[in-house]
Amino acid sequence: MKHCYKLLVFYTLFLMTTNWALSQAINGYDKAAYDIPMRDGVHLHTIVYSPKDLSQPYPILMQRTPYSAGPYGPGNMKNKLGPSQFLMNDGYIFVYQDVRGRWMSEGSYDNMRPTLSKSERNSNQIDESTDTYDTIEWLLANIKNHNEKVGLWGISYPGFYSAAALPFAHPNLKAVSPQAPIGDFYFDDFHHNGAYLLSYWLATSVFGYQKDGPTQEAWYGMVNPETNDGYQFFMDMGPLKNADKWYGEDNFFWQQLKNNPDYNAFWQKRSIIPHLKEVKPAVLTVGGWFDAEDLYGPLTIYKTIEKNNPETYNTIVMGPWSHGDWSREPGSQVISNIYFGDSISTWYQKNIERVFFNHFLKESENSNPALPEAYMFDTGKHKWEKFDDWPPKESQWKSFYFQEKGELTEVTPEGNRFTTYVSDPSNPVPYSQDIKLNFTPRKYMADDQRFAARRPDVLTFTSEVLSQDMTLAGEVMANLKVATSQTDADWVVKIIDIFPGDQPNHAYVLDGVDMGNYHLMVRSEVIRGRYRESFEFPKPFVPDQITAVDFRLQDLFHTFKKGHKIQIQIQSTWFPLIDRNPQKYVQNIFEAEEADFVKATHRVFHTEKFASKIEVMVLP
Ligand code: PG9
Repeated sequence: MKHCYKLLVFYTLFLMTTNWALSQAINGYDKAAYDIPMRDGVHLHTIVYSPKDLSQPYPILMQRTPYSAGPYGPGNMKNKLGPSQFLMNDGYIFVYQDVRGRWMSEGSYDNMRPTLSKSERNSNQIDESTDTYDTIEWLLANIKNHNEKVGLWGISYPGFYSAAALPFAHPNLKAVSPQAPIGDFYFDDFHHNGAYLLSYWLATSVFGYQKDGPTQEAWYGMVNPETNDGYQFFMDMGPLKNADKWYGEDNFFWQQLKNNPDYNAFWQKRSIIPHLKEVKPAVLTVGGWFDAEDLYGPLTIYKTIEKNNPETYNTIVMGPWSHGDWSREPGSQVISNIYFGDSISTWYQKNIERVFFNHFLKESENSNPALPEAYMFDTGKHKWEKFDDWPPKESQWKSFYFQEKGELTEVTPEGNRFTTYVSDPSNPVPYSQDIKLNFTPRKYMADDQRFAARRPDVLTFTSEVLSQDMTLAGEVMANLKVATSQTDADWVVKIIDIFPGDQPNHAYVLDGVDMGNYHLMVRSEVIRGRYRESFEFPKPFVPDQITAVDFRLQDLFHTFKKGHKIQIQIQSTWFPLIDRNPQKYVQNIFEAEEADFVKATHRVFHTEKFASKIEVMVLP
C-alpha cells in the first residue's frame, strides 16, 4: 500500500509541475489559423504556434491529423497528444493541420487515402504526400522566422500521415517520426490476419462524429449498453450482422469493413508499405510492445524503409508501452499487472525524440545523432538495450516443437499423435478476465493467461524449467499442422512466460499482485484459417484433412529468466477481442447467420511428418 501512496503523491506533484511548465511554455507562443490552398484548390485548416521570442529562427514541426487540429483535439497544445515539454522549451514553430475532408478542412476524406504511384504524380491528382508537400511550400513562403527545415510527427492515424509524407517528400522535410503508425488496415487496428477486431468496435465511431455530429459520449449513449460486461454484450449481440443496429449508415468504417472481408484491392491500395521507396528524410519510428492497435505498422514500416533505402537514416524505438503511452507520462509505466518503471515516457521524450528532432532540424543534417539504430526495451529484464540492427544480426532462429503430454522441446516429435479440442462459438475463450465495453482493449497484452490454460478448448505446450535466461529478440513464426471437423477455423497462438510458483512479489509488479505462477502473455496473434494460403483469396478447409497453417506473429524482445518456463497456448476463439468464426465456411462472415455457427473438433498434430512448432529468434 505504501508504494501506491508514494506513487499518488509523486504523480500529483508531477502533474502540477508539468501543467505549470506546460502553461508557461504555451504562453511563450502566438497562435494563428490559416486555410492553406492545395494544388487542386482545396483549403486545409492549419493552426500555427510561433514562439514569441524572435531572437532566432525556428524549425517547423508539423502534425497532420483526422482528430481535429483545432479546439476539438490535439491541436490545442494542452492536449496530451501535443509536443513534449522538451520540444516546447527548445522552441519550434508547431503546426497542426486537419487533413483533407476532416473538421475545418475542405475536400473529401478518404480512409487511409491511397498513395499515388510515380506515374500518377504528373497529373493534378492528390494524395497525403502532395497535400503535405503543398502545405510545406505554403508555410515556407508565408510563415516568418523559420529556419527552412521542417519536421513531421504523429501517433496512430497521424503516424500514418507522417509515413504517407515520405514518398516524394518535400526537400525541406528533414525529419519524420511515424509513431504507432497504421501501416495497413488489414493488419493494424481492425483486422489481425483476416479476423475482425470486434472489441475495437467503438473505434469505428471515432469518425462518426464531427463538429456537427454527436459527440463520442452521445454516440456511446446511443449504444446504451445495458452492461459494461463486454463479453456478455457481444454474446447477446450474436452474429456480426446484428452490429448494424449500433452503427449508422454513415459509419463508413463499418461499411468498408463488412463489404471488404478479404484483403482485396480496396485494402491493398490503402497500405503505405509498398510506397516506402526513395525515402529522403531521416526517420525515427516509435512503437509499443503492448500496442493493441498498431504493432504491425511501426515494425513493418521500419523494416521496409531499411530494406528499400539502405542509405537513409532510419531508426526504431520499441518501449514497454501500449498505444501512444510514450506521449503521456503516467509516472509509473504499467501494463495490466506489470510495472515496468517510472518516467519511462519522459526519458524517451528527453533522450530520444528530442535528440532526433533537434539534431536534424536545429543542428546538422549531414551527420547522425548519438542514437542507436534500434533502441529496444527488454520486457523481461525491464531494461533498454541498443542494437545496430533489428532484428539483431546476432539472433539465431530456434524451433520449439509441440510434443505429446503438452510438452514443448527443441527436438522434432516422434510417434504419430495429435492433441484435440472442441471449439464452441457459443462458449468462446475470453481474451481477458476483465472485459469492459470500452473504446479499445488497451492493456490486455500482458494479462495473466492461467484462466485460459485451464480451459479444455485451450491447448498448452510447456517447456522444462529454464536452466538459464533465454532472450527472444526478433521475429516469430507459427507453423501449425492442424485438422478440423468443419470447413473454417481461427488459430490463435500465444507466447507465455510462466513465473516460478514461489515467485515473491518482486519489484516488477504492482503492490498486491502475487507473481507466483503468473502466466504472462508476451506475444499473441491470430489467423483466420481461410486465409492461410492467401489473404486475398480465402479457402475452406477440407474436413479432417491435415493442413499447414503458417503465419507471422509480431516481433518481441523478452528475456525468459532462469527458473521460468515458456508456454505456447493454442485456441480457436478469443472473444470478444475478435469476432467468432462460424467454423462453417461462409463467403462473408459479416453476413453469417446464427445457424452458421457450429462446434468443431480441431486437432493439432505433433508427429515426425506433421510437426507443429513455433520458430523464434534467440540472442546467443
Ligand atoms: N489507429 C487508431 C484508429 C484508427 C482508426 C479508427 C480509430 C482509431 C488511432 O488513430 O488511434
